[in-house]
Amino acid sequence: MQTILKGKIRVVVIDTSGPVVIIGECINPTRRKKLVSTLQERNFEYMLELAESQIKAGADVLDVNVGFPGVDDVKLLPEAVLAIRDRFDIPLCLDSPNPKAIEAALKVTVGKCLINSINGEEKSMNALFHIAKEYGAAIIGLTMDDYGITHDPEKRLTIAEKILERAVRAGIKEADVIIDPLAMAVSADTRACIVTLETIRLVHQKLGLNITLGSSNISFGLPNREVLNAAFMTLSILNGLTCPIANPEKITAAVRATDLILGRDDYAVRFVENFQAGGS
Ligand code: THG
Repeated sequence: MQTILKGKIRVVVIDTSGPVVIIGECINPTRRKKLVSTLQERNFEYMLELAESQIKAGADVLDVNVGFPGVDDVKLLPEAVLAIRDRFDIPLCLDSPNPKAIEAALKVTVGKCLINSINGEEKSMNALFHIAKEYGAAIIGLTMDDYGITHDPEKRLTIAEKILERAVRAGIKEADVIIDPLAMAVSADTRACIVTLETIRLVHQKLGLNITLGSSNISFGLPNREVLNAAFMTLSILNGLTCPIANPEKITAAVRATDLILGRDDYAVRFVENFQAGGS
């Protein structure tokens, strides 16, 4: 199954047989005070620096989240998208809890975007599927619904099935549905990663869809996060993860290594290129 995203000219193919496509997570004001303060002044230079460093480090798609308390993201998200579009040719993953902000941003994008994050709640599906259909966007569906987050992989699969069925009924192509099996902090729950890995395996086997994760969530509250994130990334890719949302400056080496080991990098070209570029 292939999810095809587009920038201005550039086409990015997310294929269930790999190689892995990295969605850069860093344009996100969570714990980035400087991003909040610069965005508040409508100064996009720092955001564009984050975009550039992620692209250099191996990001194929950029997640764009400009949400912080008090923000008018119906105005700010499209402005941020325009600023990125003017300088870079890369598909975007639009991240806002506000469907109006997503729609406003889709109006100014060229190419084909991803909408992050829809979930199995009626309100979320009702608000966003028709917007995705209207603007020809692909979607990320989080495996949670009106009952919250379950710790049972089979139940997360059932939510993924529901999202897929409802999306297809709304006119979205099956290949444009990407599932997020939810990565949660392993410091809070010893089984958190096991549940996620099993959900990835089930969604991959039963639905054959592309799979994303905010994979660095797992290491919140622990030391040596990079090692933990890399170990989890490798296992997740083996189980069927194809397009993680992660920090490329910290994860690309582990992703390239895993792709090479899994026979998805002929002559180790991408692995060596990343090493030569000084990438980690
Ligand atoms: N699923 C989907 N989308 C998501 C998530 C998910 N979007 C948001 C989040 N989770 C993934 N993105 C981020 C963005 C920033 C940070 C973490 C996850 C972050 N990281 C460092 C930290 O935690 O301290 C700070 C910056 C850094 O050092 O790189 O803030 O699960 N679909």
